[in-house]
Amino acid sequence: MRGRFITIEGTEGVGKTTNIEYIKQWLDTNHISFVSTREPGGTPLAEEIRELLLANREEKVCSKAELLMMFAGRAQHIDQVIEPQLAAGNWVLCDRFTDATYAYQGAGREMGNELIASLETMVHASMRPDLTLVLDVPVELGLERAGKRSEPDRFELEKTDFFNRVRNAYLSMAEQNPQRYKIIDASKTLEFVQQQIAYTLNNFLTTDHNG
Ligand code: T5A
Repeated sequence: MRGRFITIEGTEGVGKTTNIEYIKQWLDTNHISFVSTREPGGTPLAEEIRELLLANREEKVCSKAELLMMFAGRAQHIDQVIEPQLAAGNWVLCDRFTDATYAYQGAGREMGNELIASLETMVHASMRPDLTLVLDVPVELGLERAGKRSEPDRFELEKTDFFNRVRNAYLSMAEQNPQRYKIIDASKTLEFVQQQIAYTLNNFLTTDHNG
């Protein structure tokens, strides 16, 4: 049976990295074989593209170049990791995927959805995540958490308005497709956030097996 594709999304510092560790434990406990990966990145080539994308530089990176680099890395990642793993029956747990492009490039950079939708079709046709957890926190809280953890990358230097557009885009995608997207209130204690995640994953597993 084909594996399941689970993605974790949200604005900066929402706790994706922290909670992915928890989800990996949940998968182990449920004896589900999986790989954990991320975007941008996930293969040696795509990780090099990630470095190009995140580096602070004097030259302004134009939005179309940024968008195409996101999809170049993604094409490689799908070809080398995501598709082969799903086809082999393993679950794929991915820190960000194309929803991040709709949120950051489409809404944050105000590029709109049309161009992204055509690249999405070109790169992964009708393949979509089976479940997307949207970790949601107010933008200021996420940036505060991220700021305590490390120096800002090129995206983290954006203004609050940019991240509010990103957050609203995620909430809007979740509202339009509540079957796939589950919003997790990540502003709460880590313990409560993980309870919400466990509840969502247990529901997904039950429904998936019944379906
Ligand atoms: N991007 C990506 C695009 O523009 N388009 C795309 O298509 C894609 C795929 C890199 C950047 O690329 C952009 C978006 C990003 O700007 P990334 O590596 O996922 O993507 O970058 P970040 O979102 O910055 O991810 P981070 O790893 O930096 O943040 P996390 O993983 O969300 O947060 P995490 O777990 O490191 O937590 C941050 C801090 O908060 C604490 C943690 O201990 C940590 O110190 N924390 C909590 N504290 C209190 N209560 C809780 N509940 C907490 N949860 C976490």
